[in-house]
Amino acid sequence: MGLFSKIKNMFKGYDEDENNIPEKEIEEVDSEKEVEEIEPSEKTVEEEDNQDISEEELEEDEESDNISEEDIDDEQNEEDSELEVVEEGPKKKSGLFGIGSRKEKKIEEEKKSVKVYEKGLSRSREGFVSKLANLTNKYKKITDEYFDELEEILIMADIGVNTVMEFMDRLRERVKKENITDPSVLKEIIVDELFIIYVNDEVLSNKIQYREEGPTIVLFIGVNGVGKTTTIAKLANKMIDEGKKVLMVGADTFRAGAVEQLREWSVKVGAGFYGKEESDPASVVYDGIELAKKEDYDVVLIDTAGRLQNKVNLMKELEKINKVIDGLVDGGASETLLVIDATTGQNGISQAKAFQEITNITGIVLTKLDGTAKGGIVLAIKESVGIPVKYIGLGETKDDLQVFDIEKYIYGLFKDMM
Ligand SMILES: Nc1nc2c(ncn2[C@@H]2O[C@H](COP(=O)(O)OP(=O)(O)O)[C@@H](O)[C@H]2O)c(=O)[nH]1
Ligand SMILES: [Mg+2]
Repeated sequence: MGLFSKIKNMFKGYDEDENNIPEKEIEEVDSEKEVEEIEPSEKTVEEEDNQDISEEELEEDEESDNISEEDIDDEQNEEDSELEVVEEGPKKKSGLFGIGSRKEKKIEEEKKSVKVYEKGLSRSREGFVSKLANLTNKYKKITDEYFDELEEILIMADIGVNTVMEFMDRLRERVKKENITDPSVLKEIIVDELFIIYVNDEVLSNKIQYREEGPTIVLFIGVNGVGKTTTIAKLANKMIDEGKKVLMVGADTFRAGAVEQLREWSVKVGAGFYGKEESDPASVVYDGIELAKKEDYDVVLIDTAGRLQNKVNLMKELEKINKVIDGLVDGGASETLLVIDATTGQNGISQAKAFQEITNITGIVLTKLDGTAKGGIVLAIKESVGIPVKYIGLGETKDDLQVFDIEKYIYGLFKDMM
């Protein structure tokens, strides 16, 4: 069975098949038929309102875990605005409630995560994937024109010219070898081949490598405005939810307001904070890690300034920061995550190459995938820099960060074709 069919089966029912929705949800969301836009596992919640929710309120909330009329109205009114997909988890400390089995909860979390992918990738889906689907409808036979058009669609999706060329060669070869004439058969092969570009014989590790003892240090790099600070907040939120004690360190001391922006996020997500404006980034990092050691933090997330214009200076600064970390924590930073804005397309790839020249990167966070039709950039990154995408940003709220999962990603992109 090809990957296309595998993924199709994997997420079968995540969308509309009611049989696969846990009983609890079927009972409570009985109006699902009438309000098809409302997805059972999603809720629109005002972030602020729920910050200081009491345990009692939480329990009540849990018991009546349904979508109220109000929520539905809200959601419809907010068609154009940001839809916040708020998982149940972040609001509540895990282990407080005995509802459902762990497995059930896990399934629900998975479903929510798939929804975030679906929602976040809708632009790409409507752009490049719907073009792919049209192509299949347009051509009854696989012709040279078909290939030309396919090639153009893939290039427009920012998959990267080289990747597309190799991909097209492989596809043509398969068509010839397997004697494929029907475009609808080929569409499955296209998905499979795109997946192969990403996997490429590698074991994909997208998990943060936590240290067994002492704080795990994660350094964030990337040019201004790509979403570093927001990503730190999102990741802190995720880790706190998993029970970790997280310290955010604001070492972007260059840009006015950057440290304060991080501090504000730390309050919102409930992380510790250390930062000092207008000081030497490396000394802020030093003090921050000392604090983390003293106060037993599990994770330190470090925000840096990304002035790529001055490569030599940036390289020196990162070297200095890394030296400080090496001196304080055995083995140094566990991760150096490069943040890239997906909407910048090939420019993002150039940034990745430039940063790769000046420091060691362990993973990429691809932000703003919700704001672009160029979802293909994930594949281009893999091909051109060979660094795994570990997280993707699919919105502006603290809940809009997902561990990168190629299967959910492909489903999010191609579900309309499946
Ligand atoms: N739509 C969308 N916006 C994002 C995402 N990540 C960050 N942003 C926005 O991008 C802008 C710059 O983010 P910021 O974290 O300040 O970037 P930094 O300069 O790299 O620290 C802010 O307005 C964020 O809300 C994302 O995944 N999706
Ligand atoms: Mg910032």
